[in-house]
Amino acid sequence: MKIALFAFEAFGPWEENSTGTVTAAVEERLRADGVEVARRVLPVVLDEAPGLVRRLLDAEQPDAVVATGLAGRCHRIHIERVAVNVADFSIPDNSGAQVRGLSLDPEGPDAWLIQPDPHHLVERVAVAGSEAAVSNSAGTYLCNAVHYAQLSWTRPRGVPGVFLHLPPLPGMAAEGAARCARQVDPEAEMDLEMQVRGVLAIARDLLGLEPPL
Ligand code: PCA
Repeated sequence: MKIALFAFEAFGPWEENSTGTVTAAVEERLRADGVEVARRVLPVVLDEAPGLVRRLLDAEQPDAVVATGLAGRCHRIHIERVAVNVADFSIPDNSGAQVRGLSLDPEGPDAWLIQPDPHHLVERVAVAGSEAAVSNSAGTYLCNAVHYAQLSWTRPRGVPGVFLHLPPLPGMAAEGAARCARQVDPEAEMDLEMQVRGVLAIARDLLGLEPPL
């Protein structure tokens, strides 16, 4: 049984991206369960990240995909229901590109929805002692682009794939808000263990490792 985990490097208001730390801890616990893990920290670069996702999924053929991104306004884990076929950046990506209204895949559908029931996943996270909510917009920046790329691969194959926006870790939000008040709520944070438990509960559910609720 194999899972692909994605995180991002730092960008915009952040000196580090906590999704790398969270997914590394999730990887360790999944390996202890006997799950094979292909984990990548993606560049926040539109010309690179979606292509890397597609190539990694083609090479690894995972049974489930959990992609994560940092969101400075999230107080809990956001399960992103939708990916839209557009890139429209309010800040440049790490290559300096600031695209407006660009189609991610001119041949692709306007949007993809995730296949797993997001409310079921919210319950899973609660049972694990953490907190999640359903979100109906992953934005139009790199996270949405990666979500769209993973759904373009997983949906036609019937493989469960999700994108999770994660809150900053304690101590990060005040610093991020000082750099970019529009994108970061200084009150938004969740500790590492809560984030790991939540992401792990979702990963285990997608892999069918959790007993029914
Ligand atoms: N968050 C950004 C891109 C990288 C990340 O961690 C987003 O929400 O689009």
